[in-house]
Amino acid sequence: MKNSQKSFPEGFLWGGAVAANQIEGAWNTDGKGPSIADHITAGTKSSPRRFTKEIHSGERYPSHEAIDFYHHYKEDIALLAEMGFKIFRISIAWSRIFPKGDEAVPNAEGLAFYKNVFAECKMYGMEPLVTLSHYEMPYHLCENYGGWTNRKVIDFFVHYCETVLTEYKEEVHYWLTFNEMNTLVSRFGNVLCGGILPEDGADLFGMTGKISETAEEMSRRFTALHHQFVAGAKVVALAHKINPGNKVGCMLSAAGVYPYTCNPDDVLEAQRQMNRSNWFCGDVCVKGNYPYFMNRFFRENNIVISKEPGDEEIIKAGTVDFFSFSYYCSRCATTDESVKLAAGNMIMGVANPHLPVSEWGWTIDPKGLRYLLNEIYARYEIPIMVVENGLGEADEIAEDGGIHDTYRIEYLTEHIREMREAIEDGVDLIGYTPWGCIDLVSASTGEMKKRYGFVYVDKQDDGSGSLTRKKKDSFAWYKRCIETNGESV
Ligand code: BGP
Repeated sequence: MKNSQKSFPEGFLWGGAVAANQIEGAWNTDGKGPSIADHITAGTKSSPRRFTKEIHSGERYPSHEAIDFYHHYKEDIALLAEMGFKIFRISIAWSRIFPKGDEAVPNAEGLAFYKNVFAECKMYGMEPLVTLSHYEMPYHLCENYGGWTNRKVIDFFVHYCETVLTEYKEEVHYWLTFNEMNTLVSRFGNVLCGGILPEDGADLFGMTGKISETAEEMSRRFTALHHQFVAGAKVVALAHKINPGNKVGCMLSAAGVYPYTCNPDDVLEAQRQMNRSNWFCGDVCVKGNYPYFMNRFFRENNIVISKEPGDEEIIKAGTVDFFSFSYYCSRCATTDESVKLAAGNMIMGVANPHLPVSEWGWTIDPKGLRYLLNEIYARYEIPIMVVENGLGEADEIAEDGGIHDTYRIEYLTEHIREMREAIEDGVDLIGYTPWGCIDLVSASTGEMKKRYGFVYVDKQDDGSGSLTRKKKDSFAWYKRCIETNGESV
């Protein structure tokens, strides 16, 4: 229920979020090099996306054209500005700035593109919130260096970050290091987060074929994550040096994990999963050290992480200014093998009998957002931003020509109300950027059909479409929400 006594704080950062490889297209234009995302085919809900070593002419790679934001950015930013966006979360494609990743000199045309994008944001008084690495890195670094498993990649990344932090010093003040970095805690993150290549033709998340991992494979994966901790911390310190006004956040995929029953076994299992999937990366980025509970996990799985002297100090010296996360769903945990498994956002969980699921099988749990916001704030006591949230649905154009996405309005309404409750609880929530504010390519399936936007883009799964933009009903609804600082919701 709406309660007008409660409100969002003055200056609350309302906006929306996108990522380069899911919107830009122009994958090999103006000197851009191929990124790992450009080697991933389209999939569907039931057939997984695949990685291919070569780019095959008969395959569809959705990032190659995406919604062609590269050539439509003025029109798109104007639409977001019309909704009153205060902040726009966008990512820089590393391979547009350093096509191979290991060059000394950046690609001037790549730098110019984002300069123009940020100038456009500024014209409308919109703060950019820039993710430095959103599920992509130059393909050359994956193929020839082994992605983040190679320590040299730390220096390449820091060089790239130093370049853009300096170049956009005047235009950008909010930065995020790695998108959903905790996805690398499981093997689902190997390709998109770690740049660790599977066999040619393998499915993106390693869901088919060999499922179990050897101690050596796990060691490589956790070493890659360690390299990101070191790189991320170096970038935080660098960002503060380049402009003391910079605010840098970590970005995790966060989900509340509930015990399926009050059996202490389930409670312990839920705690174990929360620790590993939410708090491990959060603790390293915010507190600046590996949490105690990971030691037993590493020991029991014979995981050996290659660290170097000095790493601990670097991580300690580069803790983040704010905590950000994506929130789509929650899940349940149980030790009872017979309980049915439900599909999740690259995380498997047990279906919650109290909650509905989306068309794509993601559990819808607005109260879970309030729960999580409180858990995060209690643990870290730093400002928080919810930088992804939303409902992926197959929107249709109605006979009257409109797109009546009432289901999306309902979903977002419920989540915004729970954020307001969390603020009332005392959580320092400073911003909200719902995901895919303009329709874009789905990361997990590569579909266009799974739409999140307030703005519809005429682009279909077979690659057809005029790329025309069209406002959905949620457009006016969100505009009003921002205008009233959430009071209308
Ligand atoms: C997050 C990613 C995004 C985004 C979102 C929605 O995991 O950070 O890139 O895509 O999920 O997921 P999907 O596109 O699979 O619906």
